[in-house]
Amino acid sequence: MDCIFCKIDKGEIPSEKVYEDDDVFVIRDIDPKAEKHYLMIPKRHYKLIDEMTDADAAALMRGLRKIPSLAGRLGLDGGYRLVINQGDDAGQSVFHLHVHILGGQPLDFPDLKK
Ligand code: DGP
Repeated sequence: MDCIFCKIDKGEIPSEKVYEDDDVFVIRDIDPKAEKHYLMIPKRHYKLIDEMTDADAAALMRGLRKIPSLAGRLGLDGGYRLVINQGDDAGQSVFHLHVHILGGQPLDFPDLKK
């Protein structure tokens, strides 16, 4: 399958996994948008929330619930923001669902209507 995140998971594209379990893995974003910017990526390939099964949702939720215990090690003690870009309007560029984890600094909340 020609998917960057599947290739990273298999080690075919180099990337340091800062966390991994049976459900998800976490890597640093190659193009960080905050002082700390990670991606939590489900191991099972699916593109969009629409394609998520109940088992996928449970697996991702188990992953999300690990974040508080990782926060100190990842430099996210001050808080963090989780973002899923979904589809073209959101600027999704990799079509393997993933959660951005942003932090390491105070984050403003832009008014995107402007
Ligand atoms: P999105 O635009 O929401 O689909 O986010 C995709 C993110 O994936 C983007 O912030 C850049 C990141 N990314 C793309 N290719 C690679 C890669 O090869 N390695 C890493 N670490 N991140 C990547």
